[in-house]
Amino acid sequence: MLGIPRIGPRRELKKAIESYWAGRIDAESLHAVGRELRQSQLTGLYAAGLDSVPVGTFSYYDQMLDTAVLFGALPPRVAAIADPLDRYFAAARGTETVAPLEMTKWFDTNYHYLVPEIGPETEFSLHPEKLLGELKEALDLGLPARPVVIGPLTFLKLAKGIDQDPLRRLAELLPLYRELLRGLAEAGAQWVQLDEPVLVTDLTADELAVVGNVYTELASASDRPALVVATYFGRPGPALPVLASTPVEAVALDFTAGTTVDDIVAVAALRDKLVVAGVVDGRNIWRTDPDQALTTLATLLGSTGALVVSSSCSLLHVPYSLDAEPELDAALRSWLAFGDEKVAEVRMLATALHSGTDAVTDELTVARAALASRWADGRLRDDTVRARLSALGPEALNRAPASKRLPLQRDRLDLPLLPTTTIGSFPQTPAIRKDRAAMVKGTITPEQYRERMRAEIAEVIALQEKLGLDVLVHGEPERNDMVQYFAEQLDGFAATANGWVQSYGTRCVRPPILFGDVARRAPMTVEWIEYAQSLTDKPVKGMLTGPVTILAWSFVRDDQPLADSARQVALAIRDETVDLQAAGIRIIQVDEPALRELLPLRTEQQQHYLDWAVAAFRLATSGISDATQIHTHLCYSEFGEVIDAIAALDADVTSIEAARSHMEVLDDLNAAGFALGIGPGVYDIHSPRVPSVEEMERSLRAALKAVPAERLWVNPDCGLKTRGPVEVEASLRNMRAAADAVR
Ligand code: THG
Ligand code: ZN
Repeated sequence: MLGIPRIGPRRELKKAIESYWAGRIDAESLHAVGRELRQSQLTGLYAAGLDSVPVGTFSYYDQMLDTAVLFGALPPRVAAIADPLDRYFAAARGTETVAPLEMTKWFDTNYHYLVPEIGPETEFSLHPEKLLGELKEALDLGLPARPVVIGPLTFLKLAKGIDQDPLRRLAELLPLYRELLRGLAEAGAQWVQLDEPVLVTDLTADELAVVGNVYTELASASDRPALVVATYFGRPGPALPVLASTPVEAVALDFTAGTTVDDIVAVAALRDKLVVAGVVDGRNIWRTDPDQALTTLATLLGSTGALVVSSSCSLLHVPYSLDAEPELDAALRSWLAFGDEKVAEVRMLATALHSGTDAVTDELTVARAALASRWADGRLRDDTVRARLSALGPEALNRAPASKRLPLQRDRLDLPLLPTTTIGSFPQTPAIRKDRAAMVKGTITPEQYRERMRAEIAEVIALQEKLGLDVLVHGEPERNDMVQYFAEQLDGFAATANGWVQSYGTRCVRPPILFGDVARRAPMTVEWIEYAQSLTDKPVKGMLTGPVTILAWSFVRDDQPLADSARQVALAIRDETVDLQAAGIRIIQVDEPALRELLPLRTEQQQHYLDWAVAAFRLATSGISDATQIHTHLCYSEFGEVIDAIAALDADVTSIEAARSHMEVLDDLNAAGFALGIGPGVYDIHSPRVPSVEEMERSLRAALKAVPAERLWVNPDCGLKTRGPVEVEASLRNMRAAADAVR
C-alpha cells in the first residue's frame, strides 16, 4: 500500500486530537493513542500478507505540514512557539495571534493539505525525529517497514512564497534529502518511498530535465536505502522515461488513472527496474476486476525487471473496512472494497501471479460472482430518467438573457443597494449533532427531530431578522453534510454508517456511493425552506448542492462517464428548483464549491471537463422562471483556468472567497467579461477572529473599485457551519454595520 489512513477505524485519532485541543487530555495521552493506532494498523497489514508496510504516513494533521517540519520550513511566526506539538498545531490551525498556513486541495481529491510557506528567510534544516521514531517502532515489531516521504519536487512545487521558479530551492534541499536517506538506511530501512504525484501534471522541458537531475543526484549516494519514486492520480507521460533513466530502483505507477501497459512497454529502461503496479484503486471503493488486473500484471511481467502489486495511491482516500458496514445492502456490499478489502485484493493478485490462479480459487470465485451480480443488478439503470434526459434539447440549458431576467428579479425582490446575506449554513452546534445522533439511534422519533430542527430554523431566522440581513437562509440544521444529505434521498446513491474519510486535520466526511442511475423520489428540501419562508417577509434562499459537487464528494460509478452521471444528478436538482419555486421561494442557491477541484490535472483534458460541468450546472438551474434568482457559491479565489466557466454558469449572483486574496479576484472576473451579481466574501470565516466593522468596510470599498454598487453583494466568504454561535452573531452584526456605512 502506498499509504494508509490515519484517523482511526473509529476516528480514535480525531477524537484524541480534539480532546487535546480542548485541554481534556495531555500530550502523553495523545501520543499513546497515536502509537497504539500505528502499531495495531501496521501489525494488521503485515498479518494480512503485505511484504512491505508504509511508515510515516501517520500524521496528527497533514503530510505536507509534516514535510515542512521535517525540513525546518515552518514560517517564523510559528517557529517561535517553544512546545513542538503546540507549534505544529499552531501552524495547522493558528492561534489568537498567529495565522495558520493556508489550506488547499491535494490534487483533484477532497483531501486538503497545508501549503508550506517558503520565503527568502527560510533556512532548511533536517528534523527527522518523527520519521525515525515511527521507523524504529515498526522495526521493533519486526515489520518490513518502508518510510514514505513527500519528494522534493512535489514539496517545492506545492509550496508558496517562492518568487520565481520553486525548483530553485532544490540546491538547498537535496543535501538534506540525502542526509535523511543516509539516516534512514542507518536506522535499518531497506526501501524508502518518495511521493511525487506532481509528475502526473504538465511539466515543462526544463522541469523534466530537473526531474532527471534530482533523482540522479539522490540515487548517486552509496549509503542509502533502495528508492521507489511514487507517482499517482494520473499518468506520468514524459516524466516516465526520464525517471527510468535515473538510477532509482523502482517507480510506482497508477494503473487506475490512465497509465497503460503500453506506457511501460515503450520504456526499455524499465526492464531493469522494479515496477510497483497500482492496479487496485486507492481512491474509489469498487472491487477490483481480478481477471482484468491479472491480465495487466501478467503483461507487465515481461516488460519490467521485477513487479510489485499495490494500491494505486494512498488509502487515505477510502474508509478503513467494510466490517464497519453491516447494515449496507448485501448486494452492494459485495461489489465494494474498502481499505482492508483492498489489502486482501493486492495479496490475492500477487499470490495468483506468483503461484497461479489455482492458489486463490475461492477468492476468485467470490470476486467473479460479485462482479456478475453487479452488472446484472436492475438498480444500475433507470429508463425513465434516461428517457427524460434524452428528450431534453439544448434549450433546456438556457435561461433568458440576464438583461431580461434582472429587472424582473429586481421588481420581485425589492432589495436595498449592497444586499447582505450569508452563504447558507449556520453553526452545527453540539445540540444539533446530538439530536441527529439520537434520531439515527432511535432514541428520539423522526417527529421529535423535525420539531427540534424547526425550532433551530426559527432561531436562525429570528437572529437574521434581528441583525437586519436582507436575504435570509434557514441555516441547514437538518443537514449532516451538503452532499450526503442529498445522496441519502436520491435513488442510485447509498450512504455508509462509518465510512469516514479525512478531509482536513480532524475533519472527516462520509462520501456517499453512487452506484446506479440517479432519480429523485420526492422533494428533498422544500418542506424546510417553506417553513423558514413562512416565518419572514424577507426572501429566504432555497439551498441546493450542485451536480459537480455532489459527484466530487462521492465515490462515483466506474461504469459510465462522470459527465453522464452529472446530467442525471442535474436533472434531480432541476426538479427540486421547480418545486421550490412553486412553493413561493424567490431565490435559489446552487452551490458548486468543488467546481475547481475536479479540474483534470492535465491541461488537454480540462476543456472537456469544463464543458460538461457548466452544462450540468445550467441544466440544474434553467428550469425555473426568469424572475427567480439563481445564486451560486464557489469556495476559492484562485480561478485561473476556470474563470470563463464561472461566467458561463450564468448564475444571477455568485459568492466567492475573496477576504484573504484582497479582492484582486474581482479584476480577474472583470477581465473575463463577468457582468452579473457578485458577493466577494468580506471576511474569512476560517479564522475564529471577529472582524471589525472598519476591516469589512475597507473590503467593500476595495470591491467597489472593481464592481459597480448595483452588482455588489455583501456576505462572508463561506458557510458558518464550523463556527461558534457567539462569534457568528458578532461577525454578522459588524458585517451589517459595514454595509450600512458604505451604503
Ligand atoms: N462536505 C463534504 N466535503 C467537503 C466539505 C463538505 N469538502 C470540502 C470542505 N467541505 C471540507 N470541510 C469540512 C468541514 C467540516 C467537516 C468536514 C469537512 C466536518 N465534519 C464533521 C467532523 O469531522 O467532525 C463530521 C460531520 C458529521 O458530523 O456528519 O465538520 O462540507 N462532503
Ligand atoms: Zn465556501
